[in-house]
Order: sequence, then C-alpha cells, then structure tokens
Amino acid sequence: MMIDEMWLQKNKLKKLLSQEVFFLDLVKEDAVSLRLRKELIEWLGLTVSTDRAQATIVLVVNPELSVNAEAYEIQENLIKGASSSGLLYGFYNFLRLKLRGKKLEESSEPSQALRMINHWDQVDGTIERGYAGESIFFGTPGSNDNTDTGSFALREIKGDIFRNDFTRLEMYGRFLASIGINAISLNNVNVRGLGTNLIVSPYIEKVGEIARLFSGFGIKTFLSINWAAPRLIGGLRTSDPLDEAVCAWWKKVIGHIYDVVPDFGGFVVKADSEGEPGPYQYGRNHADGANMLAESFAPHGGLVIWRTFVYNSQTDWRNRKNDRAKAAYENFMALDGDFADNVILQIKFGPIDFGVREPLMPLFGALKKTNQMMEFQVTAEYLGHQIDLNYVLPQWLEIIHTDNYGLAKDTVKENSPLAANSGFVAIGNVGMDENWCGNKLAQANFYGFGRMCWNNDLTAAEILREWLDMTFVDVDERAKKTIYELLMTSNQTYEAYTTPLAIGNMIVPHYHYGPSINGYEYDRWGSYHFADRNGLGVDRTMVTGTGYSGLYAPELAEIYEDINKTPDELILFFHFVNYDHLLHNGKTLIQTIYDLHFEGYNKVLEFQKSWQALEGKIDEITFRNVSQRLELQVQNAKNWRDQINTYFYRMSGVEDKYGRKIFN
Ligand code: GCW
Repeated sequence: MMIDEMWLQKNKLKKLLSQEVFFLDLVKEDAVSLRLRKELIEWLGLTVSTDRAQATIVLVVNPELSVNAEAYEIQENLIKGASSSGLLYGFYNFLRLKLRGKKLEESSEPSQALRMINHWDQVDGTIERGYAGESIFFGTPGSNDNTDTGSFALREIKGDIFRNDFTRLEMYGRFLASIGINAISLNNVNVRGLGTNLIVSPYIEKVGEIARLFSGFGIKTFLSINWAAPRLIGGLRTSDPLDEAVCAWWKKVIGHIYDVVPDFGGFVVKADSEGEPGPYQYGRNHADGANMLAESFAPHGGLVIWRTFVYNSQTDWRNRKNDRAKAAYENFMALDGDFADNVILQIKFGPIDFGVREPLMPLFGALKKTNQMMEFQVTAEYLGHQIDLNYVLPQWLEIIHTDNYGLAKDTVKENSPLAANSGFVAIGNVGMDENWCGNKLAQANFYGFGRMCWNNDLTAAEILREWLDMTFVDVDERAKKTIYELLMTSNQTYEAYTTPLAIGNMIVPHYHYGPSINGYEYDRWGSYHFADRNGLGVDRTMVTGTGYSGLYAPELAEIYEDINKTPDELILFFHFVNYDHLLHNGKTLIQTIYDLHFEGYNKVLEFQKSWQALEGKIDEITFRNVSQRLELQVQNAKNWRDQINTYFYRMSGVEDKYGRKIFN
C-alpha cells in the first residue's frame, strides 16, 4: 500500500536539494532538533556537515530572533528559528517555498498560540464521525474497515488496543508539524469502555511512546477523559469534584501520567453533554469541575481543555421558546473569570454544531476573563462526509473575522488572560485510508486549518493555491486552475443544494448525510426549522422570539434583530420568514429556495464535467478517487434538490417562476 505524502513530496524535494550541504547551528540538542537532523538525513537523505564552511544552507537557533519561540526567518540559504521548534517550522516552510519555486524570503510567527487537533478515535479502532477508514492510533494491525465507521457502540476488543503503526504516525507527525500544529488529543471526547483507562497503566505507557514521537515534532499530546473515571475505574463511589477522595484520586493519576509522559499536554473534557457524565450531576458547576483538575495539573504545567458544548439534548420540541443556540452562553457566561489560569474553554465556532452556516458563537467577544479556543470540524460530519467536495476555508475565515464586541480575529487571544493558553482547535479528518482523508481533495481542509491557525490573515484562495501547487507539483497550470475553481466554489455549492439561508439541520438523523427534512423536527435534539404553510425559520429575536439575538454586542444584535437588516445567508437562523417575503437578493424566499437547489445541483454536474477533463493530466489514483466521489455527490445533490423543492412546493403551493421540474 502506497501511503499518500499529503503535500510533502519527498522525491521532488530530494531532487531540489540534493546538491546542498546543510549545517545545523543549535543552542542545545533537544527532541525537536534531533528530529530536524533526522528529517534532513533520514527522511530526505540530504548531506549534513559538521563544518559550517562547507555548508550551502545553514539552519540556526537564535533566541534573539523573537520573543515568540515559534518564530522563524528564511533569507535565501539561511533559516533561523527563535528556538528549535521555530527552526523546525522554518525548515518546513522553506520546503514549501522551494516546492512552489518562490523567493526564499519569509519572516513569520504564529497568530494563534495553541494550534490543536482533536481525534475522535476510539480504542476499538473506529472513529466517531470518521470518513477515512479506521484510527491510525488504535485498532488491530491489518484491520482497516474502509466504511464510514461513525460508530457509537464499541466493538469487542481482542488483544492490544494500539495499532502500533509508527511509520504512519511519523508521517502524520511530520504533516502536523509542517502546517504548524502543536497539540493533539488522541481519543474521542465521548470516552467509552476501555478508553476510560488510557490515563492509567498499562495504557498510559503506550500513550507515552506516541507522545515521545510527537514531541520531536513540537507537538504536545493530550487525552480525553471520562468525568466518571473515579467511579468507573478508581473504585470510588462518586465523581463529585468537591469530594476529597475524588480530588486525591485525580491528583495521583495525573502525577503518574507525568512520571510516564513528562511533557504531557493535559486533558480534554466533554462533561454534562449529550449524556456524558459531569459536575452537574453533583450540583456543581463547570468551574468547580475544571478547576479541581487544573489544580493537579498546575505543578506539571498541564492544561485542562474544557468544552462548552453543553446543552439539553432532551429538548421538548413543543415549546418554541426553548433554544439550543443559547445553551453554551447560558452555561458559561456567568462563570467568566472563575476558571483557573491553566483552564481553557473550548468553544465551537457557532452556537449549534459545525453547521453548513451558523453565526459566530456569541460567547466570543463576550467572555473576557477566560482562556478560550475556537473549535472547528475538519472532519466533514455536516459538510458531506468527504464524499461531496467542500473546501471549507471560506466559511471558517468568515467566522474568525466576524466582529463581536469590537474584536475580530484576535478575539480568542485578546480575551484570554493568558495569550499562551488560547488558540484554535479542530476535529481531524484522517484515518487509515491510503490518502488519509478518503477524498484526496479533503486534505486541503486539514492543510488549510493549520495554515489559518498560523496566519489568520491568509485568504482561502492563497491557502488553496499553496496546497494545489505542492500537492499537484508537476501538473500544468490549466489543470490546477480547474481544481482551484472547483474547490473555491465547493462550499457555497454544498450550502446551496443542502440547507441554504441557515435553515439548520434537515439531514438524516444520527448519520448526518443526505436529506431528511423532518428528521430532527419532532425530536429531542433542539434543532428545528418550523416550516409550515406560511414560511419557515426560527424566530430568535428579542421582541417575539427566543431572545438569542440579544446575546450579541449591540451593533450585531441590532442587525440580527431586524428581518430587513439580517443578511440573507443567515436569515432563517434568526427569523421566521414567510414564503413571499422579499430577500435582499430581490427574490422571494420560496423562489430563492428553488433557485439555489436547482443551481446547486447544476453546479455539481459542472464539477463532474470539469473533473472528467482532467483525465490523463493528473495522477490516475487521484483522478479515479475524486471521480467516484463526484458520482455519489451528483446523486446526493439530486436527492437534496428534489426533496427540498418538492417539500416546499407542497407546503407553500407556490409555483417555480421558471417552471422547472418539481415533483408535485
Ligand atoms: O456534532 C456532534 C456529533 C457527535 C459529537 C459531538 C461533540 C463526539 O454528532 O458525534 O460527539 O458533536 O462535539 O461532542
């Protein structure tokens, strides 16, 4: 099996650099500088000399370069890093410039301090919301169930839970470091079965081996925990965070982790969410829970990353005033300032759940005394399962540049008491598939997430161009342009044929691919569209609705409160809108729904046509991989178009202005 190299084209790089002689000028030998040496000698097979005079390319650690230890500077054949991590980043970015044939000149430091990937990998090898085969960390060697695992109940586990494929993990570490990722959590936040035991022997030792490998790449390893661990595996009767025996148990467990993994990052915690245990069960709040763990981590320099994805998943759909969008705000806003310095709140970018279109989560900008990270989903749970093309950077960049309370992109950093304890985090999208992501083109999202964290000012177009130039390194410009155009319009196309205007979930429950208009409508999950014969959408205004719009800064609240000021793309998130209401685009709501679904589907047909024209111009494996997926995407888009248009035609009785085929 040939494992894809992502953007890191070894042979090409080797060729470009084979004449060079490298020299490493280090302050000290640490794990990262050892890795850098290995990258040069073992990975790329290049010459490293001990004599500076012979060198044609010099790599230097120079702490005076910047107060930011991760900073680097590239000037022709001199690469400087403020620390060995900075130098490692400088090295990979030098490779990026080399591969793209760009001028070797760049001075850079990361916009975000923490740049993290969360894995939702489970100890039986499956991945919750994984679309690219099994886990690279867990599972039996040789087993790679290529189907969408998306598992919720664990399979029976026989023998070692670790996959032990260190070749894969080394490639992965290299990829992560090459895009600037510096933190990773290995296991699903829904911690089930044996997963609960990862924090103790004999499992923590193996976690330590993985962590050691990643340390060389400047990456800290974290684990997700089950809040009920003291009860489940500690033999205690309670998991109450204020119970002395519980605190003592965690202290012992955390102390032991640091004996085994000296640079362990910390815990990621999903508590009181979607049925998971948490402090609320004991009448405690989330600051009580997080701070209890934080106290045991403090002497070791570890972090508690606490998720705010807490909402009532037993919502009564009968009561239209219930609003899941308000949940995180209501659970956490009052605790601003109550969290310890080494606690970080991990907050999803939008108020619901990584949707096709959501406004910015109002906690951003409002929380001012709490360390915070913004959470994204690279794995395409709601964005087409890595079957449908969806280059998501345009959506993410719009979110990080949304201004709430006078702060735009730096919101998380400037509002975190400790800037070092803030950043961006995303759920990864890789598995054991040969091309890591199921769909080769879905690699662009992972690459893009890293680049966006590193430099908030890059545009979606710039990031995509970088990725294309390196991934399709010897492909001609015209072919690259075709792929570029396809990907640049893929996010808006997916939105158009699925759920435009921020309607929210109309997807197949649980599975989350394909249409099911009322799948969640009379259910307990708190996401409803309220379509009736007059119109659809959720009234979240202060005057007549749930009051959610009032959670924003006055300037934003004023826009969202007013149906005439709310931008079209968010209109159904904030308002119940009649079918004949005229949108800013000059068309009625119902005509807009029809148009977007017809246009979205047609666009997918165009995608398919453009892709077909690439046969013979790009490598056969990628060509076939994406062709197959486009086939499925056409079917999916057709399904969406016909179900949505038919449903709303039947509801409204309004004909399509252009008389296109609707199944009445
Ligand atoms: O989007 C939802 C997913 C769950 C996930 C949860 C979360 C890990 O459907 O599968 O659980 O979000 O973010 O915790």
